[in-house]
Amino acid sequence: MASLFTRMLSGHHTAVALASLGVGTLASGYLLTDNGNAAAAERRKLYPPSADFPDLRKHNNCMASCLTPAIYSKLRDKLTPNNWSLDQCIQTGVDNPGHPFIKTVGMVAGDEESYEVFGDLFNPVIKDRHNGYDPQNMKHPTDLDSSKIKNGMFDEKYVLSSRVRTGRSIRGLSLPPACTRSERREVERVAVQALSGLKGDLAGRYYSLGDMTDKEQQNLIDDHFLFDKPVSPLLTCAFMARDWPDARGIWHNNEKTFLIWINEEDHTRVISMEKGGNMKRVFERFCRGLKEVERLIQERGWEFMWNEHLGYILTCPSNLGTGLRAGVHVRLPNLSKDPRFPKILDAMRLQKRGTGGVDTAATGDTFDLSNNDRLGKSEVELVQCLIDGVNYLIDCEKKLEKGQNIHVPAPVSQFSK
Ligand SMILES: *[C@@H]1O[C@H](CO)[C@@H](O)[C@H](O)[C@H]1NC(C)=O
Ligand SMILES: CC(=O)N[C@H]1CO[C@H](CO)[C@@H](O)[C@@H]1O
Repeated sequence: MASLFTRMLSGHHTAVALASLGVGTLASGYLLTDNGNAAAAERRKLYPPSADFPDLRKHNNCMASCLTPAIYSKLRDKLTPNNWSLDQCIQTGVDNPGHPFIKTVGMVAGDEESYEVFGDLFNPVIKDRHNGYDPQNMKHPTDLDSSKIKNGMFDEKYVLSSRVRTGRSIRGLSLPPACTRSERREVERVAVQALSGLKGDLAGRYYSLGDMTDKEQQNLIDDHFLFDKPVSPLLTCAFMARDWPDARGIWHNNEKTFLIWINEEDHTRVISMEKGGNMKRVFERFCRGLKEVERLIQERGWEFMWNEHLGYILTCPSNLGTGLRAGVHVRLPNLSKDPRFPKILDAMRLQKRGTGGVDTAATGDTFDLSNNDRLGKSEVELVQCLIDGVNYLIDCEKKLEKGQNIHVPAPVSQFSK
């Protein structure tokens, strides 16, 4: 993998970005990240790595499956340029053994360089989580040309709403597990300044979580836009709820169809959504908005974290690549009672959730279906995969309504050819 470091240190954008931070911000950033971690690293060296190896015997997560004593020895005393350590990356996976049937990832990145400095662990974890994607030898494609999408208008008798989201991180600033208060506020400042440049149907405003009125808060809750202080130990053990709600907030356009979360699990989460089944239009707005946000950020001397092997760099390895989750709420009363339903979902590489969010069970006959993969296929390919899959499922539902037979299709291939 090309050295991220060298690029970070010599890159034109980084130089501009650092200059635009101003001396004051930089100084406080160093003070906050510096001593704690560097001192802890010194203290760790008093014992051999074997004495520090975590007890992972009861664990079911990708980190625990991949971390060997040899890898731990090699990486324990390394630090990223922000002084972030391997132990900080894996703490969430050590503290949360996971569920026997649900394999979590078990580690997060503290900064862009974590993926390189701790690559001996991140690479196998990425390979495990992304079903064989090899970050050292494979290249991740990006394609945000929404005109390529076909059959993107769903039958609205079945599809109730459509949504596409991703995340983007700002190069040169630590990620939410590791950022200092000043870095987090800098992310908010850079993002909100850029967003204020959005025009036309994308124009909107920012609501800071700390400053909003009760009425604004209620409106955002009613629209299901608000994100809460993380309570899941997967997130709190990754240090992501620190200083809540400082520098967190939600930006949305006036039509409430383009939405950006700031400083939740990632620097930014970008969401395009609307009621009904027009996925093509949702994806068109997503691509246009995302490119416009990127242009506005670059205009100010910043850029998104990205490289050709990992695609867009995000906090959790599970979101690397596109970070893209395209989903619909869809009613399938007949098909969902059919034993072939889960097999069809698998073959079409779709994931099923309840309509209440990540951890909710499916209720009744309405499901939140989305693309299963993030890395190794482009945005266009993943959205097309979701569209083809959902259209196939609707077709099955219609056949069952008429008492006709359905079958499980041949599996869709996971990576671009
Ligand atoms: C990392 O720690 C070292 C040693 O204490 C220190 O010299 C350096 O400035 C720190 N770097 C950052 C980015 O905090
Ligand atoms: C064949 C079959 O199961 N048909 C059902 C499909 O779903 C509708 C709505 O729930 C039912 O009325 C049908 O009986």
